[in-house]
Amino acid sequence: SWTSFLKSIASYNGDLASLTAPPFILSPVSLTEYSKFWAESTSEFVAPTLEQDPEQRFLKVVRWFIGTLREQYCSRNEKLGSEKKPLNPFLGEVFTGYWDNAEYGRTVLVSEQVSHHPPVTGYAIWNDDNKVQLQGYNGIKASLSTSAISVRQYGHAVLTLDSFGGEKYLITLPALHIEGILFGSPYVELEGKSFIQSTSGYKATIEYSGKGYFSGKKNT
Ligand code: 1KG
Repeated sequence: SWTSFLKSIASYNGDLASLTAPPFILSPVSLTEYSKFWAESTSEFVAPTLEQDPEQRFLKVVRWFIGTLREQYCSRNEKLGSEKKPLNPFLGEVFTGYWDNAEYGRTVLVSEQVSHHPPVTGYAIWNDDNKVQLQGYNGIKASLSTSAISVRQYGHAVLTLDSFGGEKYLITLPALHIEGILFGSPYVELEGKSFIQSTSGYKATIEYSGKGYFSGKKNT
């Protein structure tokens, strides 16, 4: 079934969600649930707002962001053995939840599929006890190269710290490609650069390299 799937990818029309894939690659998790990966660690999510020095506060935001990458892009690999195709949400599908943390209070998540063609997910995550909120949206454009699927993310996230007069951090999203398609065990590799820019005047450039065409190891 995988080889016939690969043939179907060959006649690829650009809308990943419309591709039918063999059952073993399908995940029971809806794409609207992927917004949770921004705040699985409450301590990291609220850490910047507990830092008085603006530069150290910026570095804590960069640390939190980098800390989310493993959950965002590798957790299916680690838990399910390979990247999986998420359930394609219907328009208006909402995923809500919260994390209760003894020390940092409650962090609430609301995620909604705000477009079906193309698939776009909007999300808001907030922790009122520490006056931290994240809002963003995410869509993807995918294209097929020889043995990998290249995915460009569009959208961004904005972190707002109301304890510091609404200090904001604009976070852009990395491009990625899916390796391992030919072997039936796909995994995500991040590529290119993404940026974090704060209203306090700091900017971080995060550069991603992988096994891909370089000698480095994947997800460096
Ligand atoms: C359909 C592919 C899935 C991706 C690319 C959807 C988008 C996911 C995003 C970018 C969403 C936003 C999150 O914050 C971060 C994130 C992480 C993973 C991204 C998903 C990886 C999945 O790979 C799917 C396609 C490759 C492979 C599973 C087999 O190909 C197919 O089944 C063809 C549809």
